[in-house]
Amino acid sequence: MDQQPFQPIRLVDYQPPEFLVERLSLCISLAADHTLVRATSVLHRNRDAAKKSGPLLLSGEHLELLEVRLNGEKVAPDAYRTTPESLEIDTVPDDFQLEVVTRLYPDRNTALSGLYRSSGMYCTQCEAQGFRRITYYLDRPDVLTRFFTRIEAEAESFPVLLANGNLVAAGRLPQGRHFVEWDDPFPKPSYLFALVAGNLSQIEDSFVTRSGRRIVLQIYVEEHNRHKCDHAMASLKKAMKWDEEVYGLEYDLDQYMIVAVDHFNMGAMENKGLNIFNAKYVLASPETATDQDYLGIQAVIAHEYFHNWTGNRVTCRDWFQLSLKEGLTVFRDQQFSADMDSAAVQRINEVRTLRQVQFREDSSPLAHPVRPEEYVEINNFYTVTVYNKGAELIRMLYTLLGEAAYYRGFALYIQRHDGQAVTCEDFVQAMADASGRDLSPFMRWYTQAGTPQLTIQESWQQEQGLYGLTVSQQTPPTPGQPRKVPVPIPLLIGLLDDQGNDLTATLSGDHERRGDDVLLEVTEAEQQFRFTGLTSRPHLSVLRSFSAPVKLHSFRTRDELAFLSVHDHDLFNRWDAAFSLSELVLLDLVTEDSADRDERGISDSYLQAMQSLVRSSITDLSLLAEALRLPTENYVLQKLEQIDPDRLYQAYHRGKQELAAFLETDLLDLYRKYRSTGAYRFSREDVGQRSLCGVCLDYLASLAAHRTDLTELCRSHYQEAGNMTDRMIALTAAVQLEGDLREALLADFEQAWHREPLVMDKWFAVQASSSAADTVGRVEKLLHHPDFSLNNPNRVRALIGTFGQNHFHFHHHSGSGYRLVTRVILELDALNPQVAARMAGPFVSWRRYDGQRQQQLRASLRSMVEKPGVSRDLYEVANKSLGDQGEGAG
Ligand code: B3K
Ligand code: ZN
Repeated sequence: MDQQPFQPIRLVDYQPPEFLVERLSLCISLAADHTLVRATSVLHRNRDAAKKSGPLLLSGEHLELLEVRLNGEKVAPDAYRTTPESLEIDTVPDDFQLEVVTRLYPDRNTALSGLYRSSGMYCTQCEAQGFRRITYYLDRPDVLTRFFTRIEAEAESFPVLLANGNLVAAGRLPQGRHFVEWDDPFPKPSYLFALVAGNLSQIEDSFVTRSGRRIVLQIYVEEHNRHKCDHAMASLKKAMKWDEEVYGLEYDLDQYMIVAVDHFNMGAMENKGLNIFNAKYVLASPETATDQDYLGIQAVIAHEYFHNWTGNRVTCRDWFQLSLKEGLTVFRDQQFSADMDSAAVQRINEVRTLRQVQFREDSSPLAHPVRPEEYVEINNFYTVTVYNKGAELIRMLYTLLGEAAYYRGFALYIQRHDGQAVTCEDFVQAMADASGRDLSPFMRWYTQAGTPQLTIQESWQQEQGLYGLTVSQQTPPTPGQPRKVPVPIPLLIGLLDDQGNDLTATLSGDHERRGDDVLLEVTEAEQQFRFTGLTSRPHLSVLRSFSAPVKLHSFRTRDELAFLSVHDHDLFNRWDAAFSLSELVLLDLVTEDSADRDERGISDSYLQAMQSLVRSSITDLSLLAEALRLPTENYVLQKLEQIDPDRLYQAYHRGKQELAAFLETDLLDLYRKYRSTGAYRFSREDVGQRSLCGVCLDYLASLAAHRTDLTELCRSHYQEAGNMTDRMIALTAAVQLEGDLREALLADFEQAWHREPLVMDKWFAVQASSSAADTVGRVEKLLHHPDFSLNNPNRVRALIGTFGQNHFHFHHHSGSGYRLVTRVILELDALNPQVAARMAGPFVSWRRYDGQRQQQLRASLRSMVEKPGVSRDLYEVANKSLGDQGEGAG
């Protein structure tokens, strides 16, 4: 029972490669039922490697090896060995040419890693370790080489043949075939290789760089989607300009290509010069995409573009350093989005994700440092911790060093390491050298898992006008790290007087400033800060802009939060005060004794605070919408020692209804004021209006069960909708209601959009997220819908991924939710392990539930671990979850 079928890879075991590749020439010939790959490389023994002799070991999976030649001579079969994961050649000289011919079957590749087919076209996904499914190779990020790629295919079905770099030759071949040759002048690791072959249409545009070079920009899609690429193209051009202006970075190749594919394991991939994208992050039209889709496209297009420098030109030494490129690139795309749209709303959404998803991961059996120390399957580490907490680390450096030193450090990093594969230390060292600061304590953020908790105590001495803060930090244990050390925390604060005036500028003391805020550097387990020159006790606004990824131990009274929600000059903190207040109120409702549950409702002061928000003069309507939106059930539950899903659900919805009833007139007024049925524009103002109307309708719909006027409001919102944003707002509201309206709208929607896969994903997802009583049964039925397929990750995420986040129904006391998802995961694991492992996320925190649920969740996890032929992906997630490390409430 306790055997470990998969051995972990450890950071401490890292060794430089024994061989380096001078160049690689690939000839990839696509045939009807298979593909032939001839890989010719020039290799040299690495003088810096520990071992100076020995065999050549190449990685390879799911390959048929047809031929191996060394310096032109066939290698005898007894001079090499293959395993399911490798090719080992016994004797090789120090410098040689190697030729490897392999056969593969892309049509059978359901894992979507390596070369596979999606809706007729061929495409690749090589990060992290997909290249080894194309040929035997030194498939590791610290082996960089120049790639030359020749593609051959049948001309009529595959007129478009793409690879990285510049197009250098093309021509016809016998029997209706043709070829294209691509040369990528920039050395790169194999994970950045890409190939696309298909019958694709394109839109083309250009961008002139600041040094005057004209770059051709192309987006390739299926012909019927050609009209949905304009937003992606506009986003790309904005990103290119922004990176020049803000980071001084210019694009390097002459051509930049993006291809949209229907079947994709994640969002997109930054392959050099040839990004491959999940169609979800390319295609948009007002009829088919929501405002959130538009924003997502803008962010992901920018993210992949920014990787050209942070990831491609400077890459990772090994996969443990993943956050070197991902954390940094996420931070850059967050800066970009903040500059494009409402900066406060952007920050709010980042913090929502951190708190709701990353903090939860950090307190679960899957907690790991931003730079993990070991993994069984690297694909399991493309996590919110590596990405989003990783981005917070870069943001903290930005805050600590200040803008000027940060950009100097960044420039130094690029200048030092262009063309290299480096580590997180290298990045932090460049920041240290450029700022003259010792940043070695900062490395703890990379190595220590878990979310630090800050406790803050205030003191006030009226006579001296002395205000003091005692700040202490403590990080709870995580699996494998029982003891924690303090980390350096940049704490941005502000002080307000009773009228809400910001006193920060007039404070005496030698506190460092960052814009309008004071910067406190918390480095010890406990530390004191003093402020003088005050005439009355100030109001503290702390952790402004969420300056560090920490939990704030609640020390503020509700009155204080209500005050800040109206007066704080930091817009993020204003939102945060309202959000924290809502959280406290919801927690009260969940934890109060059932005996007096009916008597006690929501406090008047909270209702008043929310009402003054609704009536406030906030002109950024997106921000107002965010301030009104309640924390989700999935957020609130983090504060509960033991989670009772039924009680949480009831309390949550009761609180929401009570608030909605109190605010009804105000919400209706706002709704009527901003409801617009004019032509769709993706502008800040219009997005804000739609978002605000959406929040209002969501509250109002919670009262609609016995109110025909409100049901009619949902119906008319749907019927008058001139774009997908409004249509989804109405459908989401209607789906919470059981009855005719829901059925009518769902049927109408399906009928109208069944030919649009990305829109149908929304149809599946909205049903899986419903709070209505019959949700499990509906999801079960949808599994048998003709449009449901386990082979399409977007569809699986829409139905199963969304259902897993539907807290109440997934945790239904009957266990029916668990059984449904387990069944799907076990079946999916044989097809697509990466996605199967992701779907297991909702089982991970089983210890937080009651005995019966624990038993059921554990049985599910066991069935995954014990499944014959389980993938390393699913095994690692399920096995770690079962592991003996505890999970505490935060
Ligand atoms: N680098 C890719 C992610 C690859 C995931 C492999 N399982 C997308 C991105 O972060 O830009
Ligand atoms: Zn990325």
